[in-house]
Amino acid sequence: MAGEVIAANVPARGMHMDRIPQNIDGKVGYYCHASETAMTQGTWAAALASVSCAQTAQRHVAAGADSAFALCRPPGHHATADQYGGYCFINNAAVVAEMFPTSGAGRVAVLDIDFHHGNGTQSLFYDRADVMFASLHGAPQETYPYYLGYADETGRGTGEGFNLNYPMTAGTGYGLWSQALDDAIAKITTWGAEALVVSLGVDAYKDDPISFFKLESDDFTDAGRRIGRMKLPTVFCMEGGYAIEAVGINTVNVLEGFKDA
Ligand code: 7XA
Ligand code: ZN
Repeated sequence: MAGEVIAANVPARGMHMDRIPQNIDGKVGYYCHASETAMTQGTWAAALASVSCAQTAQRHVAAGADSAFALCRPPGHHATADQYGGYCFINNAAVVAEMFPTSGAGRVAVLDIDFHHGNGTQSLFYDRADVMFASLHGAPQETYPYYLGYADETGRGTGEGFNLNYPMTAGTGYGLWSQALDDAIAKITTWGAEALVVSLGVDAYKDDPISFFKLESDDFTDAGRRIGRMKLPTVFCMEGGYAIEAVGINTVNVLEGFKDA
């Protein structure tokens, strides 16, 4: 394949969502929700390597490690069962969450601290009572993914009450953000989660070029500590972060805070 595949046409209001075109342009649009995400010749191999990395991390934890960090590239939390977008193709965190029950943890929480709402993870577990999903993110009125991530999305059917969204507006700093984190942690703990998957994005950082929260580097250490106090077997899956000079520092800060808890 030469060049990039970019979705130019997507099913919109009033069009069929249930008929998959045969034409490749139509197919690509059918399975895409955000056209900034292009596919190239190496995309599938990279997505498979990324989810393999996450699976390996889960196996380490299932074998007795307290925690493991999967440096997943590409990220995953925007990918649904049948849609890619937001640089995501396979939902690494969701795959890890699915693996935990077979290694003895029947109640799994996915805590998404990336700046962007984890729409893919939410949609994959929205009807389920065995996976709790909590996401801290920029309010959908103001930022990608725009069409999901409101606080009143609480789950459906048996999944009602197991989806927790904490949308926050532009300029949010660590005071408000950490209150949301504490609330999510309290709910996950009260529920009795037996394993934790963290969708670890560091784009809530104050200098992130595509985001609008105001977290300092030290705040990531404190956030990691709060997560670590849950004392749950934990797999971290890397998601977003675009302040290139600070991504490594902020990611390590979360992990060091977690280890110090
Ligand atoms: O967590 N997700 C990301 O960091 C990717 C955000 C992609 C935004 C693209 C907006 N067209
Ligand atoms: Zn993000």
